[in-house]
Amino acid sequence: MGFFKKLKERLFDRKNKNKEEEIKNDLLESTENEENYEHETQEKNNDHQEEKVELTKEEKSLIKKQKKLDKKIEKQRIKQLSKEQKLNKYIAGLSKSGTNLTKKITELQSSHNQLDEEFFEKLEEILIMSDISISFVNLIMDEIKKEVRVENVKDKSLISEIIADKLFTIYANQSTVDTKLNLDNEGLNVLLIVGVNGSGKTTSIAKIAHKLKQEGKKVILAAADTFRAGAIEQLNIWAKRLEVDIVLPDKEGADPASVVYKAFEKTKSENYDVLIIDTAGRLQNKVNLMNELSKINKIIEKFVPNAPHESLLVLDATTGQNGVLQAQAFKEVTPLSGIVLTKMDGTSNGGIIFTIKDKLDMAVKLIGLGEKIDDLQEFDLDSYIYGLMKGLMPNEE
Ligand SMILES: Nc1nc2c(ncn2[C@@H]2O[C@H](COP(=O)(O)OP(=O)(O)OP(=O)(O)O)[C@@H](O)[C@H]2O)c(=O)[nH]1
Ligand SMILES: [Mg+2]
Repeated sequence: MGFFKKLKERLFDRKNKNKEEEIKNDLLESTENEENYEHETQEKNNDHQEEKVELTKEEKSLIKKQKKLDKKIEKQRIKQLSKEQKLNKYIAGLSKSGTNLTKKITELQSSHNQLDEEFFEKLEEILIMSDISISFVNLIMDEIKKEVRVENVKDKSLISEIIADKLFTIYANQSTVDTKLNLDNEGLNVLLIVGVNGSGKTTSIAKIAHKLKQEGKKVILAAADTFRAGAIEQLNIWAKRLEVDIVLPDKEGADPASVVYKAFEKTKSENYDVLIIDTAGRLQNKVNLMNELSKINKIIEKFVPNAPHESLLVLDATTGQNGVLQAQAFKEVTPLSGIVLTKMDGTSNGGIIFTIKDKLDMAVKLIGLGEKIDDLQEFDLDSYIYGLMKGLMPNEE
């Protein structure tokens, strides 16, 4: 089976659809039984009135079973619906990148008759231009050429499927693919958010808070970006809009660590599930930033051992390879547990995700696919590749 077909099977949950059919059949069967039963019951009841009580019990059990099956089907339907909604977010958010890649590969296919060295050179260029690091491109190109040679592929229309397959396998085979936020069910979870100015920290915090609140968690924010008054106010507005608590600095320019301290003091008296800390990412002065973050980290550890549960670096996808250099600098300043890749909807070079993997060996945990509050999604490789390469997939698969 081809890669695209397998990808669609995973995304559109064909297995679950079959399961749903099974449940429906089960239900039909039990309803048929019930109808037979009702028929028999009526006949019997005409003769023996006293048997009615026992038979009604049987009926009750059948109805109970039916309700249970109904619930099961509804649950499955909701699960599938939210999966489809998520995929639609990916498709919309990646439309710039997807259109760009589709256009270039289609052009390449129509302008070349053979899968020869020139074809591969042009393909390599397309991949590099889509913000994939040269080392990752080299790896993919080697694998693509190998497959074409070993399988004796002549049909150039198959090349997009081979690219998708190789992107997927190389990404998935490299060590870190864990995309879940590391949150405990018990006690206070702490998320520290870092990143350069304008990368999308504050808005991502709002989106994360919204998501967690929807999951029933009690969230509190700490405005530890005390560098600009505007930053504090921005987070404050979000907190009001989302109806989550916030701890603000006493004054602009206050020690960020003092805000974090105040936030922990507040969590002592109330039961919060998650504390999210906004920070000022002034990478211009590495030593200052390092000191500031290490002071914050010390306070976090003092209140909650083994915290922060996540130290997320927010990266702006539109900054391309520059962003990756920033991330490398951040990695030297403070320990990081994952990446929030924002503004994916604003770039036409969707390959940045592979560069992050290649250069940083860090998992992208959340991906920003638009400006709306629910546009920050858990990263999912299948949906990502689908969004990027949808235009290259044959419809019938
Ligand atoms: N289109 C799009 N815009 C985004 C996304 N994430 C953030 N933005 C926008 O990026 C801009 C900057 O976001 P902020 O959250 O203020 O960035 P910040 O890192 O907190 O910036 P500073 O506080 O200055 O350090 C805002 O206009 C956001 O709406 C995204 O995924 N897609
Ligand atoms: Mg901010």
